[in-house]
Amino acid sequence: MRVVHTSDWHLGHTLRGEVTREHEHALFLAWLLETCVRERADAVVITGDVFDSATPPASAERMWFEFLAAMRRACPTIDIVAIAGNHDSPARLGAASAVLRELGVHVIGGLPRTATGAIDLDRVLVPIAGGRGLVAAVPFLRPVDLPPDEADPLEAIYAEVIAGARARLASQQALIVTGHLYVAGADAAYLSERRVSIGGVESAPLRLFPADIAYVALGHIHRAQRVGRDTIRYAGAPISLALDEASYRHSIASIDFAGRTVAEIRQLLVPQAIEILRVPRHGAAPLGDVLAALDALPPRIEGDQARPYLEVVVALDKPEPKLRVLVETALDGKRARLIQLHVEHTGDGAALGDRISARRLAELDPREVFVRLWARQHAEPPSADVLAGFDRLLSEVSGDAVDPEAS
Ligand SMILES: [Mn+2]
Repeated sequence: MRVVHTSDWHLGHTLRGEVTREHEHALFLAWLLETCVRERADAVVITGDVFDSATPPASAERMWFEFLAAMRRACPTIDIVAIAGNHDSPARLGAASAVLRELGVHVIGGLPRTATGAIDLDRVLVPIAGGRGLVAAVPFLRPVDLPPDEADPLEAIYAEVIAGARARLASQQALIVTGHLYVAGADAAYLSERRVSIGGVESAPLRLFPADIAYVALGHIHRAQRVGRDTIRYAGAPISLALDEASYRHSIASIDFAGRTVAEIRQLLVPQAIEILRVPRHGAAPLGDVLAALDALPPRIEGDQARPYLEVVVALDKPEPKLRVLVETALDGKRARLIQLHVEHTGDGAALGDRISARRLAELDPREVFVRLWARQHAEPPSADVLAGFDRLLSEVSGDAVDPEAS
């Protein structure tokens, strides 16, 4: 049995709320489909954050449904199991689940319970690959999913689901358990994940997943990685959801099972559709150097859907009110599109107390505090204009202003 594990697609994601990722998502989904055909995968497990928000745009929902339909056509027998992540609306993702189930697509939004309040194991436990595998599809758990009287509700839920799965497991059937959560020990170095807590707990212990589980398919952390043993894995996101993920190759996992255990795990690299550029490559550079580097970038091509994303970091020794205009002008007609413009100030960064004794602090006048604050951010001292402006403000707030325009 071969299972493809992918996660954290974030369909509908935008950079800075304005640059859509549709082109990248469309290429990824086409690649995923081809890969599942080529790999002859028996099942695909999607571990949450299918969508970037609880109210995804219609175009993102269309992409999701079109993907499911195309997958069904290309791989008539493949089983598809998807759980909701913390970004998804459980109700919205699960709304079409009755229809999708008829197509062999199992979507678990919120944790389903029976009329008596027990976890609905008929919904949560999904046999795959003609009974060679059993997926215990536990979604991201919200307060409404948690039993109220348990000291450790997360452990209680996993224990109930795993006990139910063991009772149903056939002798040569491999057990796969899903989760959308932060497992202690995972490296969450990338900034694009929201911190989430489940029942007041921010990280789940590895002991949630006993050794008789063949594979634990995790979502939430965007960097693919194993946690604890080799068979507990985050598949990672297929595209960069923040510019600081530029250096990181996105992937999916393809897992081969032999009976009840994993035989081999391969990481398949997702082709990167759009390049992420940074000027300068590392650190920050003075404005003149930055503008020269931007000027040297290649020109824009008509109808280009894969324009690189650009992050610019400028080192300033004094305020530069026209910074954005200067940068945007340098980029006019260039292929790269500006996503982020950062400023790093070249001041000494020192706090007042770092250099002045406590007794002297009490004697400082406001103008001196202002000059020192300025020095903290800017290498160049404030100009006469700036100092005159400060003096005017100071006299206004201290009440002894003589405003020539007021009389
Ligand atoms: Mn995510």
